[in-house]
Amino acid sequence: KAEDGHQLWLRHTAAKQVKVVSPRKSPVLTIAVQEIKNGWLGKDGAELKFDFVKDGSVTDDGFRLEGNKIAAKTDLGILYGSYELLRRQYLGKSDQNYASNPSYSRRILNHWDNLDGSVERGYAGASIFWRQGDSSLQLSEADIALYKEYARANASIGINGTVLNNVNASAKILTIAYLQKVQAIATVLRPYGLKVYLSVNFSSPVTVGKLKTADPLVPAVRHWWAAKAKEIYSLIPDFGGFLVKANSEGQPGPQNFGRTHVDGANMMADALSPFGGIVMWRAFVYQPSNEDRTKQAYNEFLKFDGKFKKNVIIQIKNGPLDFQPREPFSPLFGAMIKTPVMPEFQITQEYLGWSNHLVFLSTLWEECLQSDTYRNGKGSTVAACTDGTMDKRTFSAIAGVSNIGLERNWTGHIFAQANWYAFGRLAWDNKLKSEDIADEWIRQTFLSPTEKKMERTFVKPIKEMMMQSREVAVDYMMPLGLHHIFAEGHHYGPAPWFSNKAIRADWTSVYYHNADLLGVGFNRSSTGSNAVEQYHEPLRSTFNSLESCPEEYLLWFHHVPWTYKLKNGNDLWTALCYRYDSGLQRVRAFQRIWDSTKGLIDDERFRSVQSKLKIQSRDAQVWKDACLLYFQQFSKREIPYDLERPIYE
Ligand code: GCW
Repeated sequence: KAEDGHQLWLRHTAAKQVKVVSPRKSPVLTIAVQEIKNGWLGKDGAELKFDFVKDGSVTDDGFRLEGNKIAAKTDLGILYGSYELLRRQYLGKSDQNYASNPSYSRRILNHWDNLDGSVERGYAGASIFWRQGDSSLQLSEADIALYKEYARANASIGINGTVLNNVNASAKILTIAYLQKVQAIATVLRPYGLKVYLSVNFSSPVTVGKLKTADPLVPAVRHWWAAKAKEIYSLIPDFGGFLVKANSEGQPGPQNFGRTHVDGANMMADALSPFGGIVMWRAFVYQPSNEDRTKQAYNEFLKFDGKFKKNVIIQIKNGPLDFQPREPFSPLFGAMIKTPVMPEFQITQEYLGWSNHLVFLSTLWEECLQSDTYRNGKGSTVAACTDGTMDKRTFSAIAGVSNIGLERNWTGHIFAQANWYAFGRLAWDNKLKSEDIADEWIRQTFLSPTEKKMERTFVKPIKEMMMQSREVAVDYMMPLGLHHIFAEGHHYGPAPWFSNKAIRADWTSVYYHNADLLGVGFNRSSTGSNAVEQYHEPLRSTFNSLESCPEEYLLWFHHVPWTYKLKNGNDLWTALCYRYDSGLQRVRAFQRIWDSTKGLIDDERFRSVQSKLKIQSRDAQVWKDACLLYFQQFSKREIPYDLERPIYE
């Protein structure tokens, strides 16, 4: 059977008979019943009951599975419970008693989709939501079918919100023609529990509202936003709210009018609060300045802690720079105390080989979520600072920048589907282990229900490959804490040499690696930019000293001499050579692992992944050669003989 990857991880077929008893009817429950009937793998002829409970063991849209009963407080809880039950049946998990409540109340995809149909940092074809042309604002039958599949896939992993347009937002999204399309999309997504949100442009009152200013303290501007919110809610009563990128990378914001992020965010919060909407205000702000770019968001936002309205949440990228293959967690997570903060992860692989490289990002996100900020002493993980447990908050959220496009397999690379899947699963339960997520995904994506024969030949090696893949990418791109030495603009390949006096320093590579005859790395210790001061003790001291700084962050926090001895006895230059080479060799090993699975899965997906791995392997070679040859002019040392025979022998 031809296999184009379109079904994702949802492959229930040939179900057994089941009778579903539901105490009430609703569009959400109708879907739950349908899903159970289509995918039931339990006892033939069984009866399954939906049960609505009031006790405290179930919160929000959580659920409890008890034998042939799904208990929840809400219809959506029943739907999520249904997907979990089917998943457990598919995976052959024998214990059917299981309870789960969501870690975050809002689990949101951010689509960086432009209204002309292009997708910023999108590598899976054009936007599923927007396109050019006269008919673009009407939903076709095909659109509706696609949005249903999209909504279903999201619901199956617990995602309950989606921002339909790019954070670099066109003001046009707030015009009636576009809002009507948003309304039509919302209608399709609603029964699957997906709320829609929009990115808004701060200048909208001027651009589409014809006002003379967008100053958030001017009454006419405030009225404009209030009226706009009212208009939106009259079309979409359960509209989620706004996502805002303000005063960053050329986007307008309150600072254009001498106002602050608080003024801007609170104005929108006031407009949305009568209707229950929220504002997700992004902390991704930095200016060309003498201050280390990675320190700026913290400096800008910490002073406003406690000043935001109750329905504002600050959306923070996992690291203080920009979705690099590895960054330490953003110190803002452990700094804002009176303001809710939410993680923003990037599912689309802007800095991780686009849709060409096999990189399972779950381990990156898990690393961030489990990082200890020490905000209230040991155990104050990023997860605990954001999911509401530390502050006893029920308003919590998490966002992932989507990797979805019009390509038949949704994400370009079959294995990129695993990143969409993992984001949803971690957003639902931020304590899940990446290894278990990978295991679930592999079985649902490639195996038939309860299949046991491919354990040793497929599941185990492929899971190991996924689990290593992020570390491998770090090694062939930017080992030991190197960061942002990407080619400018497209961010695909290496360009450590990139330096251009005519543009902003913080948009060049040399700004980040600082290689010279002495060594390489960005000194963010107390003798440098002192970014370490933004972390709580004992982390501050750990990062600050070269001896105690974890090696994976070495060149992030320190300018390290080429001759500096690492823990394994190698000096920095030699270690760098081995890391780059190991990254490359391990991608080649991935190729061999994948080749060994030929015939175990369908040919289409086998070949598609095989050809992508070829590209990845070539790219890894380019990364290694480019970076080592470039840094060699500073280290003035040979590449170790067992890695590369010297050219001038
Ligand atoms: O990662 C960078 C990207 C920009 C993006 C920006 C942001 C949407 O290179 O393309 O713009 O971050 O997150 O705002």
